[in-house]
Amino acid sequence: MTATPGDMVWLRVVEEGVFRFDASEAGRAAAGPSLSFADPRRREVPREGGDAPAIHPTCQAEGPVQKVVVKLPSGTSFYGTGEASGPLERTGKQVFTWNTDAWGYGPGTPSLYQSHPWVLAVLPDGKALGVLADTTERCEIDLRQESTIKLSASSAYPVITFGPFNTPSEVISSLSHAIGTVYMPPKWSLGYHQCRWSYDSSEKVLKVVKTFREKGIPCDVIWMDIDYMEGFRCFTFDRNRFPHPKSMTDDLHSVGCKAVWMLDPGIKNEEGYFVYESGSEKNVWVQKADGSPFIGEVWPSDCAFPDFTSKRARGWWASLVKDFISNGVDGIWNDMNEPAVFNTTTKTMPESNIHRGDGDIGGVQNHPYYHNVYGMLMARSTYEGMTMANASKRPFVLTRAGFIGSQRYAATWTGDNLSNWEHLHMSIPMMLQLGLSGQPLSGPDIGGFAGNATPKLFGRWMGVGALFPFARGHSETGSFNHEPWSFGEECEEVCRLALLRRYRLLPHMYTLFYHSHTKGTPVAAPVFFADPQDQELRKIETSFLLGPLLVCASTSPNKRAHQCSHKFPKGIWLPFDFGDSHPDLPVLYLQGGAILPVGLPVKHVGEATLEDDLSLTIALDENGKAEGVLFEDAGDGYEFTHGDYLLTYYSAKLESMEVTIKVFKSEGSWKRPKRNLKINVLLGGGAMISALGVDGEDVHLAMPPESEVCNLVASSELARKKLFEIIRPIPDIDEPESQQEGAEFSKTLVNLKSGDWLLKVVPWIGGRIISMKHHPTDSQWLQSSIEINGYEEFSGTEYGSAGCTEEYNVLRRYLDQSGEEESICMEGDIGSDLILQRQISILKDKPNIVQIDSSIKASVAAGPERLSR
Ligand code: NBV
Repeated sequence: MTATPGDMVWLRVVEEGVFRFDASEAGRAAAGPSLSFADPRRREVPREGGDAPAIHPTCQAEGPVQKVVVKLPSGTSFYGTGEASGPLERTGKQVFTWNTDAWGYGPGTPSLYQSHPWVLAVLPDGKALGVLADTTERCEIDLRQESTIKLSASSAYPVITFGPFNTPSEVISSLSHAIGTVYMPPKWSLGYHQCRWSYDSSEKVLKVVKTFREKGIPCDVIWMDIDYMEGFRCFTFDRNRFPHPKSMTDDLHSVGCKAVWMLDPGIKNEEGYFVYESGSEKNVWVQKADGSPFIGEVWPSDCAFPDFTSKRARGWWASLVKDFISNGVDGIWNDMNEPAVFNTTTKTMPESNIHRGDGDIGGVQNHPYYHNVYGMLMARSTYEGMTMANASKRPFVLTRAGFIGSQRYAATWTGDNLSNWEHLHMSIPMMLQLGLSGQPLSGPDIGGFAGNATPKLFGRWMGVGALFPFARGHSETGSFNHEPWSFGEECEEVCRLALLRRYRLLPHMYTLFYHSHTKGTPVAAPVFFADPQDQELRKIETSFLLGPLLVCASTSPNKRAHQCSHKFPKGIWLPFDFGDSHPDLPVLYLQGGAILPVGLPVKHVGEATLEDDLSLTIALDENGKAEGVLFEDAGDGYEFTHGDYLLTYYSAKLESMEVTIKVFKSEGSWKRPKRNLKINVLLGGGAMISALGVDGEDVHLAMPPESEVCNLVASSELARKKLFEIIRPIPDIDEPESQQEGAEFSKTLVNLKSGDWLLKVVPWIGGRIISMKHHPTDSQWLQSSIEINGYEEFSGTEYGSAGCTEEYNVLRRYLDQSGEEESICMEGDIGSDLILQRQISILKDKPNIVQIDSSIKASVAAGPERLSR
């Protein structure tokens, strides 16, 4: 077809309603292969028949830059953009896809660890459309103009549109058909995970797990961060602290606990180290422009980086992973794979580096072409190594960096967040956005990674985090202990209840994952998914759906979930609990018309068997009907793909004052176990009536008369009120007590403003700048406009050096009269009798320069004073 200026040429691809647009025929030919699609050929092969596209993006090429604009009806709401912070509804947001080690990011940080050049647009009438800029390169997603999507990247790329379809859920399924659904996670990985940087010896690891068991707090997985290695060398174990990893993992397995271990991409550049030597022999390293291996600094100091863009390197890595698994390794954690490189201003490798990529993914290219997919390809190769080790087990990989499509190989988490209420709040929309971008298996570091949680913050975060698809507590070295029992009795009890709740809900969550894996449906979804037409639901971000289950939380320190007025989608929503209501936990509601399968409150997944009693919690709809589904299988392996599973569809119907519960359909060759079935029919206000039966057989339950229902509801509400009067909520201590001077300042972010710049400084960890925000114009790239005048905010290396985990006392804060120029001066004890003083200011006459003056002083009275800059 001939294109008028601005029009794009299009093709039907994948399935009904999915279109590929290119700037021109020449642009189509020039576009690189897809790395997001599960089967990249599907993006290239036209489909016959079907309707023409309803929405036409327009395109402008400015030199090599391709700018695409999608104009949508006024009142459209935006979501997606993958792992990005800030509010759930994305209008006003600008994201640059560029995987970045973003320690302590804030709501406005434009690039985090993953790249999803993808926008979900919910139209005013509730129909929805998805737009994918299918490029691996740095891409600007500009949603600052109402109802307008602007995409911009510096080479030819196709834009794939999905829909408009009737519901946002259909768009997510359609996207998943193209980019692949989430791999089926082993059931144990849906349990609770306990992590710490670092549990640094076998004894410590076993002690933590023992404490979980002794205290009756559920936990399935313990994590080993970088310190288990011998001098940060991947695939090694510290011989003193982890002398017998296999026997440690045997001990863990004997109490039903799995072990996940970290593997970073940076391989120590050291003769004699078997990984380095075999990598050099196989010629797997990313190269510099001159063809020699690129060496960058990470934890082990000088490192070479495997070039995961080539099959040869992926095969080499996978076989190392395969051997590593024999130590009893159950899962692998890929960190720092943006890739993060220390002591560089860009935090990554030079753009001139060369990747010798396979022809089918783009061939030989400079780093920017593959930067955003490096982490995904590493996770892929780790996943393949785990499969090579044992093809009858489902791999479990967690990756920090990712790209749209990573869900095929790995789960993810939202990186180095902070222990504060803002981050607790952001963790809900961030987890939801990842789900709306094809990655349903995600969660934050519960409790916050950096800084110290307070008991209340920790308990509240656990309350809601325990209901996220991936639930892991993790915290940074140097912070207080962050295990569920580290914050006093009340918080411990809240954590126990929260996690027992998760385990009761696991049959439901596992079923949601089965559907997500087979059909691409979301696991956790925003509330508006229950009624996309209701505009008032579109910005709700403290509640979310797990299928028909509505979780209503509070992320405010001053209000508990039951004190907030939650907005519900239309229809019936009945509150319920497991006798575990607590003022510091979220409130749960079940949608009228739903049946929720509920398991026992076990302490780890392996403790539950299919023969265990099953409960069904039922909320009838206006017509007295309900339906629900339960997926069961071995919980691991692939027999389910050969039919070895049981998928049960339950129905409930109220007729002549009797509710009859039946199995109305089942699928799979797995034999239904003989087990008791407990039925709980919700009446409202938390009240329910119950009956016992046998699974597979009809169960009948007499419905009490209207007047009795009213009494039951009223007395249940009263009982809950009384309970809340006697329960001890987590006490209101908002700041942790600290011995260190200046601690009262240490959690307060300081904003420095000048002209177009906004700097966020934390008066701790070296008085670190955690975000620099400029208001770039159009496609201007943020980093290129920072002048840091010789100063570098290193990511990570500071942790290794003395004096960088300490807190700082704010000495002075200046604001000149015009309010335009700000500076902050702070001072911290960095040990060895030294004091670091740092002054950060933005110069008034040169507003694009941030000046940082640091001096180190000896604090002993007669000692010499040294000055460094
Ligand atoms: O390996 C240490 C940490 C890890 O705990 C964290 O979860 C990662 O996001 N890692 C980053 C490297 C150091 C970051 C400062």
